[in-house]
Amino acid sequence: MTQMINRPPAEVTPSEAGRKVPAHPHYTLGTISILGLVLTIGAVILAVIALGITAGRNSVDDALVAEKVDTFLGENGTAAATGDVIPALVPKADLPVATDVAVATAPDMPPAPARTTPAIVEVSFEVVEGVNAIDPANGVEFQTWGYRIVGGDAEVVSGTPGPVIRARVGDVLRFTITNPEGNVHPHNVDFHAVTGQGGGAEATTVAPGETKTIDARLLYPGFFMYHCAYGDIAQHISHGMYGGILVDPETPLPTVDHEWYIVQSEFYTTGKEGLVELDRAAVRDENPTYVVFNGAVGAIAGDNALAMQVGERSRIYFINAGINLISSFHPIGSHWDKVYPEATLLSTPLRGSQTTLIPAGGGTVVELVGQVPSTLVLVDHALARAIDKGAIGQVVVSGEANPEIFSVGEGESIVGGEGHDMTPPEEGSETTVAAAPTGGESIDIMAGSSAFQDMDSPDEFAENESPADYSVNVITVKAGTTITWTNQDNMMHTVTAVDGSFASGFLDAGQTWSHTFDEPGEYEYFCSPHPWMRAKVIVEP
Ligand SMILES: [Cu+2]
Repeated sequence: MTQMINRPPAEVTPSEAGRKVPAHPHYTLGTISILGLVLTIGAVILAVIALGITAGRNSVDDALVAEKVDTFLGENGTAAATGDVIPALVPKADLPVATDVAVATAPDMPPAPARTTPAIVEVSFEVVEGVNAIDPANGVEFQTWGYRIVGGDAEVVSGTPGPVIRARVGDVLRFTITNPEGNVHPHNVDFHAVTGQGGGAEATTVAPGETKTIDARLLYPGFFMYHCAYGDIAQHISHGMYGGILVDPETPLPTVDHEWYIVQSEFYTTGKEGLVELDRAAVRDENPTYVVFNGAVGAIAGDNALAMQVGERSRIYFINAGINLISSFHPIGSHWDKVYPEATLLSTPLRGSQTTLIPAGGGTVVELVGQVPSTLVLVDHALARAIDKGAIGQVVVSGEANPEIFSVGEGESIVGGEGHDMTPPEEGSETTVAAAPTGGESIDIMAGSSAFQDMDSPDEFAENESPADYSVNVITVKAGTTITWTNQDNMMHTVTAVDGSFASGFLDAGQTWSHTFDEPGEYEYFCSPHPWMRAKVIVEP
């Protein structure tokens, strides 16, 4: 720098301030030169040391990075090796039409396609408009709109949530939608997996009687929401028009024992009795009447509970359809062993999460490991939604107890106090702890009654049923009789009427519950976490 060249030797620049040499008449030119030489050597030594430290730090980082990359590739395959999550695309003209098109209805997940190369995946949906139970136990019905597979299960009448589609990154989704004659509203589909105008919404808009088809390349792996985006979008989603599409990475996630499809959504209704209608103001105010998993209260609880064994691993593909709320998804009594946040399947999963957040219009993929026999309760941990609005699911884990992981003191209840009874006791019934029945009839919930039994077992209502569940198994009483059930087992059970006329809520070990039968009739009941436990009360006039 020219400035420096012209500078008198005794002057110092600000950068040299730390080793500033005071001007002094006794310093000769020679002294200054030697001093300069010493300073220069010192600076060189410092620079070498600094370089060494930096190099050392770099080599540590490199090792860590290499290790992480190895783990990453080991788990997730080759897609990330290119540095891009979008694979090299095979021209559409060269793609075969897939023969193993994977679609399923909740809570089932179709298996991953067996092929290892891309294909054209042809899927046809039809729109369903109908009236369906959204709270079956309480007889609440609502006009639900949804989707079902053309030529699929004709018994699917609700279409809420819509079927789940499974394809592979790099595939072309050839999607056809039909809005059958006789429907009232136009509809369409916006796929969050689709790159293109409106996720395909405009191009799939069908009035009743119309059919349309789109081709869409699946560029990103992940689990994505789809929904109707026609007209008043909030109205169409609030009527139930949503579902999920899984786009597997080139190397799918490792195989697990169970895969389930769960959609959280909201119903905004004019009441909670009989046939209710959409409350559009409540949609605007973000105040749902119901928050549910898989389209109805109880769709994955009670006799619809999911089931796994101790030692098994289950994976849940989860969509939060909203329309308004974010979900705080939590498994009571366990952990998310793995979470692929926002369902980004090439991400390194989080391990050991308690509660994971799913935005409205987003998804997640979580895994559970069966550790000890128990009933895991899946909730939105904004708990009013679970307790008061329906966001409860159950996973019954059966198998050998493991006192190394969980045990209770002798004579103590397996679940303390009011532990996680998500069913508020109904009016006119009473739950007590180990109170003796005060007259009427009594029935024991037998020890070991959770042992699995085939749902169609021939001895279901026999006196000597094995394994025993409720004893007495079939009881005949006069109208007006009060029956008291006592849970003699070491885990939670319920007394739940098939027709919804009574429900005990969870009874902890030792708890009792009473109900008075005033109306003659035959009342079959079961245990909601262990639906193969069945028994009957016959009430005579
Ligand atoms: Cu619609």
